[in-house]
Amino acid sequence: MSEGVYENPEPFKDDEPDAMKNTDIDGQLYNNLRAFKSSPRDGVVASELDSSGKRPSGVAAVFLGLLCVLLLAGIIGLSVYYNRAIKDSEDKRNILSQSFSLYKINTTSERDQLQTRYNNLTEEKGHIQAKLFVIEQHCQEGWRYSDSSLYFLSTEKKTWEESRQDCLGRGADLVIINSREEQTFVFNLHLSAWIGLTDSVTEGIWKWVDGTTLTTGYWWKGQPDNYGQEDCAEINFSKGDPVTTWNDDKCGANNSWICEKVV
Ligand SMILES: [Ca+2]
Ligand SMILES: [Ca+2]
Ligand SMILES: [Ca+2]
Repeated sequence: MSEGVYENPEPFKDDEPDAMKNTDIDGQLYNNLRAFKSSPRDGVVASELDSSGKRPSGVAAVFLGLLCVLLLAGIIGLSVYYNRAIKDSEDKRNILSQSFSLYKINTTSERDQLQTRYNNLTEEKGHIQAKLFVIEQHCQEGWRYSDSSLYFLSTEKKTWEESRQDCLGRGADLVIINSREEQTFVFNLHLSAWIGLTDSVTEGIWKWVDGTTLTTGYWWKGQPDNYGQEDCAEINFSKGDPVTTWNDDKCGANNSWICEKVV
């Protein structure tokens, strides 16, 4: 036995009450346990415990508060971001929808225009084919064609009125000279013949067979002279200048004639 054991002369003397001793031991055990067994659920480690061994609830509350603020800010940020993304997506979808609608409208409009153009061209083609058929048929019967008109040259001689009746019977009328070009064309037919011009209704007032009044005449020099009551006009190719070839003659005289049919 060591001497130290006996240094306390009263090793078994215990003046303190048992209850107090138990309390001190429990407190020491609790302190030791908290120092070496910290838990994540506690939120603090043992070293953060104050000297009294109590939990620093104030610091944890601040930490949790900051964490909540950060989480709230994150949630708000994500909410703003997704709202903006959804709005952008809706805007793009609306733009695409509008673009597609415009595309459909344009496509429909272009299709209708093409259809209308096709119908017009088809109709025009039909008219041209009919016109070509009429021209070909008349040319086979001896008619001449120029600038949308067919011309029939008689091989007989008749009065002005008989000549006109012949033209009407052919679905035409005595020629009406509407332009300098037509005057030249008729002149080059090399035929002295009645044309569809007369002043039989009112002397000196020359009118075409369609009722229109003469505005530009291609009279030979000194004509019309109404010599012995001449009320019907003829073209005479023997005159030198193609645009000065008309003469007034007696309507009862026999003459060749030229019919015109506008195609
Ligand atoms: Ca004419
Ligand atoms: Ca006359
Ligand atoms: Ca005359």
